[in-house]
Amino acid sequence: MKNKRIAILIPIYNESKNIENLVKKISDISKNYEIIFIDDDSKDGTKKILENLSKKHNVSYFIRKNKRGYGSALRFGFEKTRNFDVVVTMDADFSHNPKDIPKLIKEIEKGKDVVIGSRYIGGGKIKNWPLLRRITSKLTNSFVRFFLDTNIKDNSAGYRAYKNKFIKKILGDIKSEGYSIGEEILFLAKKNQAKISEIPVTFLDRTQGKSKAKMIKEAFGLLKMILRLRKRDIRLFLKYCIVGLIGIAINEGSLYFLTENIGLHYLLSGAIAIELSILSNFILNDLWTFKNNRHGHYMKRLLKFNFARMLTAVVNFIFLFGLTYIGINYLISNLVGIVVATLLGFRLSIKWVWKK
Ligand SMILES: Nc1nc2c(ncn2[C@@H]2O[C@H](COP(=O)(O)OP(=O)(O)OP(=O)(O)O)[C@@H](O)[C@H]2O)c(=O)[nH]1
Ligand SMILES: [Mg+2]
Repeated sequence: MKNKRIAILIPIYNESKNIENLVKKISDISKNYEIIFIDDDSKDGTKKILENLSKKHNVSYFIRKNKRGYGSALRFGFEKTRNFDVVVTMDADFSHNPKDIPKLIKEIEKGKDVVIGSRYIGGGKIKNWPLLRRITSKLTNSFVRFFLDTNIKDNSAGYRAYKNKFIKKILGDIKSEGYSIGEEILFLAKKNQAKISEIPVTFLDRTQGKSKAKMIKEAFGLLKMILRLRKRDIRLFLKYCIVGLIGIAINEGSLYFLTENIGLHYLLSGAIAIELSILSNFILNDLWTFKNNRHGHYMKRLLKFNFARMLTAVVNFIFLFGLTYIGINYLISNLVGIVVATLLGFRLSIKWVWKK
C-alpha cells in the first residue's frame, strides 16, 4: 500500500471547543492525513472554524441539515471517502488520542480490514469514567458479543481504522442511524470474513463540550439493530421456546401419571419425567426447529442435547443459589436462572447440537 490515501473521518456536532486543537494535533503527526469533518449544522460557531481550518490545513468538511445521528454521519462520510485507501474514524472530543492513529494504520498495512482502538484488551484503559458508565459499557459489550457473536472485546469503540475496500463492500448493508453502527459493522465484518484486530488504547472522558449520546435512545437503537440482523435466529428461538413449553407440559404430565397412576415415589417419577421432557424436546427440535441443520448421527445429536441440558440445569442452579445468597428472592433468582439457562441452551443447540 504505497502512497496510500488516508482519511480521518470525524463526525461532529457542537464541538467548536475541540476541533481546532484536534486538527493541530493530527496535523502534527502527519500532513498527509486528510481530515474530513461531517457536521450536522452545529449551532456553536463550528462552521466558521471549519472554514478557517480548511484554509490552513488538510481539512475538508460537509455540513448537513439537522442533527441526524452519529451512524448516519459516519455513513455519509464513508460515501464521501470512497477514493481513499484507509479510513480512520474518531471522535472530536479527545476521548481518542490522535497519537494512536499511526498504530491503527500500521495494522491495516499488515493486512487487516478492521482495526479497533480497544479499551477492553490487555493494556487498554478508560480514564475518568464513573462506575455506572463503566458497568453499562461492559454489559452492553457482553450483550453484543453474545447476540451478534462478534468475538470482539470492544464492540462499541468508535476509534477504528478500516481498509476502505472492506467498507465499500458492506456500505450498502449498513442501516444504523445512531451509535449502533459500530456494532453493526463488526457483525457485517464477521459475516464477510474480514480480518479484524484490536489494539489497546487509553480512552479519556471528554473535558470540553457536551455528550451527544442519549442512553435510552441508543439502547433501543442497538436492540432494533440486533433484532433486524438476527431475524432468522429469533424465529428459531421462538420455535425453541414453544418446544420448551411442550416439554414442561410433558414433564408435569408424566410426573403426575407416574406418581398417581403407577405408584412410583415422586422423586423417581420426577427423574423419569425430566428425561422424558428432554427426549420430547430433542425429538421436536430435531423434527421442527432445526430440521435444516440435521448433520451427523442422530444418537450423537441426542447425547449432545442431553449433555447441554445438564449444563443448563447446573447454570440455572448456580443463579438460583448465587442470587438468593446475595439477598434476592429465590423465585426471582430462579426466574433469572431460567432465562439465562434458556438462552444458553438455545446457543448450545444452534452452535453445537444442530450446527449450521
Ligand atoms: N455529525 C454528527 N456528529 C455527531 C452526532 N452525534 C454525535 N456526533 C459526534 O460523534 C462523536 C461522538 O459523540 P460523543 O458525544 O462524544 O458520544 P460519546 O463519546 O458516547 O459521549 P461522551 O463520552 O459523553 O463524549 C463526537 O465527535 C460528536 O460530536 C450527530 O448526530 N451528527
Ligand atoms: Mg465522546
